[in-house]
Amino acid sequence: MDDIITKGGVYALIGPTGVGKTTTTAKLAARAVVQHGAEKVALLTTDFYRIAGYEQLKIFGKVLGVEVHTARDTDDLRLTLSALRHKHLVLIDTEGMGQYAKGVGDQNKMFDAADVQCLLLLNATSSGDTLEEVVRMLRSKKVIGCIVTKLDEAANIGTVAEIAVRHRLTMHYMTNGRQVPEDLHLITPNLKLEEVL
Ligand SMILES: Nc1nc2c(ncn2[C@@H]2O[C@H](COP(=O)(O)OP(=O)(O)OP(=O)(O)O)[C@@H](O)[C@H]2O)c(=O)[nH]1
Ligand SMILES: [Mg+2]
Repeated sequence: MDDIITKGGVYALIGPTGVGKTTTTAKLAARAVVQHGAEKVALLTTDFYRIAGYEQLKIFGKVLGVEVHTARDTDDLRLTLSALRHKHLVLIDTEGMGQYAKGVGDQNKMFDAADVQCLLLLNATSSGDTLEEVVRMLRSKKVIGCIVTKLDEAANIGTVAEIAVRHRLTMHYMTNGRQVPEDLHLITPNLKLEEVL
């Protein structure tokens, strides 16, 4: 229920490969540009080892007129965030990291050290067992909540909702398609599920 676009800050979108991190980063950035202006928003990616990862975000940044930066490690991230401190919202796209990936610990440490809040992306089409593992392994003290993705392809919302409730993970947004920025919905008590499912 907490609208991060209005509130502002620095947020990293984390989660397994292909869950929708880059697309959701672009959707949130597009909304923020409408609300605050392109000069108040910045994008950053830690996914620059994969050429496609950085390029994809760079294209979204260009379309939105928003700066796109990269960060290799904690020092680099701290330095870049310090240069971006006048921005209202900084969104960090990350490398896809499954619950069994080796880099999870390092990523958590980096965001902890740079004081970055994290949003865990949960794919609504995943099984309960998989989602349970994802939350168990990827949740760190910096995770402030989750964004549920791919609801348009899920048979129901029950599985992911049950996991979020059980782990007391605030659901901030849901996504229900590939269109940027249309297919992103803030979760509020008034949200009518039948309108977005
Ligand atoms: N149907 C559907 N597709 C989505 C949604 N969000 C993202 N996608 C699609 O899912 C695919 C992967 O999305 P990305 O945003 O690249 O996912 P990612 O988590 O950044 O992937 P990696 O960087 O490879 O880990 C793309 O084809 C997106 O268009 C959604 O809500 N619904
Ligand atoms: Mg990506």
